[in-house]
Amino acid sequence: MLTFYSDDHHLHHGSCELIDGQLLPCFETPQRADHILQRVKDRQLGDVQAPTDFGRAPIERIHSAAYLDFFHGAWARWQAQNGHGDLLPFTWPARTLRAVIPRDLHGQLGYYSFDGGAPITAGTWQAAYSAAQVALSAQQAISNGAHSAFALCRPPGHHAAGELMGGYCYLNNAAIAAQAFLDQGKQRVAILDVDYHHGNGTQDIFYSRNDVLFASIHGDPAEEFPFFLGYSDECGEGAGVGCNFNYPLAMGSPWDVWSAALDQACQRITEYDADVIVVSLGVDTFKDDPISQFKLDSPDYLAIGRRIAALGKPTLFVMEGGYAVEAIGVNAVNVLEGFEGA
Ligand code: Q9C
Ligand code: ZN
Repeated sequence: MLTFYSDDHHLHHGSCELIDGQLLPCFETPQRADHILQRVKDRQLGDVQAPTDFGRAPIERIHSAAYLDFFHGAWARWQAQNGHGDLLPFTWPARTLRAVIPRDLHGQLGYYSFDGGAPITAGTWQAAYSAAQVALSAQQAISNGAHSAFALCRPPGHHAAGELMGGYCYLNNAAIAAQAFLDQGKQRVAILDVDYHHGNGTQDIFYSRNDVLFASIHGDPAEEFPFFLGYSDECGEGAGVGCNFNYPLAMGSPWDVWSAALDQACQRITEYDADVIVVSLGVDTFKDDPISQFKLDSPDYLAIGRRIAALGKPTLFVMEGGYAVEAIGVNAVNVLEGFEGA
């Protein structure tokens, strides 16, 4: 399997995130992608290629120009104000407030975000932009005939909506790739999100559409981030009714429970008869993940890959979360090796 990867992810290294009432060092670190790349090489999964630059247009199919302009320019504005440290939002247009766009930088940061988990640093735009190009390059490899490809994206993307960053995510790499498939003539794309957290951004982007099916297995949002989306009664709206499937699971869920949900999600994808599958590949379902509460073990990731392969469709794997840094390479590459029948 071809892997696409850019060193630009190193340009994004936030210092702190706001989590459970504390400012803690970011869990989402450059070492994550470094470990995955090392494992790809150790296991000789296949060639590793740098991305092609497809420009901003395919990103603008998912994110508004206003959002991208804000994100692109935020760090320079912060420097012009002699700001020090990362940019982190602290005020959001929650219920009973107005969703106006203020003039102030931090006001706009609140408008374009939903949590305090996605710091903007000097290199965040470039890292996120390159991650989107990594996803698009892997998408193109499949368009050109490859049966599968791995987009080793960092930062991740599935929490980012059209005009919202949050949950370590800025640009929705999986959604950008899915849209590119459609724009190049595919009729139906299925996105299978196996990250521990609900892919609220991806769900929101495609919620009223029937050309993308979204299925997600995740920690029950009644107890887990992102709290405000990802419940089982969210089935799509308008033309999209019947194209959104959430499988929220209890804290502490083990492999047999998780795998039964995977079977259900795969059954829905089979019924949908997708032309291509995009997997939002998070491995924060691992038993030793520092911020997550499922109990999957490393060999289980081989079984995930095998189950996805049984769908029999061209498959694009897009890296999302996973914070047990020492195991992240083994777990992520196990999915890919399971898919390939290793
Ligand atoms: N008490 C991804 O995996 N904070 N994002 C968690 C837990 C945010 C995770 C708080 C977690 C975001 C791509
Ligand atoms: Zn996650």
